[in-house]
Amino acid sequence: MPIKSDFPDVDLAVTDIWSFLFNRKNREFPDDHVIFQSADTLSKQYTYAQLRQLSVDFGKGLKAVYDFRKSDVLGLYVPNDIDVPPVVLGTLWAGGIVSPANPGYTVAELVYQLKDSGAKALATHFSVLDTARKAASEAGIPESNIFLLGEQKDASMKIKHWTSIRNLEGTRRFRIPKLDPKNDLAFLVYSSGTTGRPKGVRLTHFNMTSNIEQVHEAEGWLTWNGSSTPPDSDIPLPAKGTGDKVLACLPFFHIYGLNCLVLSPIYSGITTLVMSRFDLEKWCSIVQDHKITFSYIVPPIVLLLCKHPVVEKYDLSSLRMTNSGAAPLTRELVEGLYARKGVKVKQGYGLSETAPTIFMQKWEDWRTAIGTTGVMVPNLEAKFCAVPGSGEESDGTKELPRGKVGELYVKGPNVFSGYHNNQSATAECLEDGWFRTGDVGFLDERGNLTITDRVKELIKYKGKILCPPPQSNMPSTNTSPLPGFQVPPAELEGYLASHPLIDDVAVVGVDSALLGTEVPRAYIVRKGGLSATKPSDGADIIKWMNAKVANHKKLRGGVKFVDAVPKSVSGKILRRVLKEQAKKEFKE
Ligand code: 4UV
Repeated sequence: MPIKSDFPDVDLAVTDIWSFLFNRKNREFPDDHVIFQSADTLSKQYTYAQLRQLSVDFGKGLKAVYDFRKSDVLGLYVPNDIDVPPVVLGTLWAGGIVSPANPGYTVAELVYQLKDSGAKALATHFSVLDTARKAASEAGIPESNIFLLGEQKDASMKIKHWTSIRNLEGTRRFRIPKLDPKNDLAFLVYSSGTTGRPKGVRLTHFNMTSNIEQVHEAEGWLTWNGSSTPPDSDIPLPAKGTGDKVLACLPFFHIYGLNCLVLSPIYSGITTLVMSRFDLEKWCSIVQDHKITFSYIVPPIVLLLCKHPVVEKYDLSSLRMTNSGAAPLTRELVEGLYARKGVKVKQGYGLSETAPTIFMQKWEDWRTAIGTTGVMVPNLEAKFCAVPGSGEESDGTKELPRGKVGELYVKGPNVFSGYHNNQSATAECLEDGWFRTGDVGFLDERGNLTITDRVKELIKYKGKILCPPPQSNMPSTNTSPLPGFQVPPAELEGYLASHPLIDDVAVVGVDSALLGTEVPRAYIVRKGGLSATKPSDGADIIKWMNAKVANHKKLRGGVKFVDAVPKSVSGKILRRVLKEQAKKEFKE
């Protein structure tokens, strides 16, 4: 029998996202309540009423200027900015679909997403404008359909600014189109799988609004005005008369940031300060100076907060709680951060395909359920099935008894409607509403999930970030905490296989002790065999490969020439074998 969430079901709204957020009957906070504030230039901020008005005006402008119609796609290729929420909400108002892309993408990577999603227009930022222009041109998007968000560096530039698309003559008659929330898409987010290039995850309006409600119900702690009464625990309320203040440092293009930091604040009324990108010292100083009470983070940020000397200088005691997700977090880090700074960390767990959150640790359980990702959100069912390769039937039909380690499947209103233009990938993970997560774990008797492994082979790379110079107890290169920088081995293999010197190839993630992250490494069968390999070949191939991909996908684990790539009888690369081999060899 599938396992039900212990929370009572929520009576979910069935409406489009814009109406869900801006026509809400039981809203408690007033129109002039500040929702977003720029952490870089604090003077820039948007109240709830401003967001509502800006998004309607912009949605009308999209219709007037670009003839934007229901289900037209807007590509979003920008670093974090407080203009992102009104542009996203305006596009949804117009009935459009938003497809956010990593602003670190190369031209080729962006072209792929723009073409696959069928983007009609592209919103970008002056800092990445060159790449945006080239990609738009290759994807067949006219330059007149590119516009800028954020700072307007050069007023003489031909590229429009989003503010010039608002408040146009003759747009008063436009209305929000009738949408079918359970079928019409709101977002096409791109998630890297193991089977080649990133896949467009089709998320409906109902997927997103359901997850906001599911999380809101399970969360129950964040307060816009300090009035909630927490259960008896050691977690204080924000200072009297003030609400929670969230510091947003995760990328908005990734599902974790998109739902928790772009949409949810408009629902909960929690004031959110937006950083354009993560920078450790800035993060600490903003927490201290603006009495931040909560932040969504990822395990490498927890690591930095535990270990980096600069953290010592700052008072982080205003933080009531933090939420870590997107990758495994060890018990040692949670205890370490609490011992060092008194900062509490709980975990969340989600996937792009589940819009995203499916398990959340309760605040009061941050220590008693340490090392787990918490309990199921409401309106969700789960089951655990035998892991592929375990020797048992692993087609998702045979459920394991509760408490046994298995692959997690979930079913609920937040489960996506499939991959865009990719029926076979959809069929592999979605059947009768059950989504196969690819993650392996087990539930304890209180319903808390521990993730033990992942079936999927994605390499989760954490790159360099802005950090003060390290001291003796830090590695010499600090690592980026941001999620969304997944490296799909099959994508790199695809490129490498086309190299004239290469006969066969496999890419796996290997642990670099120096970089403190998993990095991609290629195992290459050279044309003509091992004896034909020159020492310079490795360096040449790395240079060739690195020029083709975004920074986070570079072959930082190097290449190794081998006689043959190990494969199963059905032709699948045996990555586990290579990883084991690498574990023994890979030392820097
Ligand atoms: O598709 P994706 O890149 O999505 C994410 C989403 C992370 C979220 C979302 C909502 C939250 O509240 C939150 O705390 C975190 O990363 O990658 C999905 C894969 O990331 C791994 C797991 O392998 C998923 O299949 N993952 C996500 N969260 C955790 C995790 C976690 N807490 N512990 C271990 N692995």
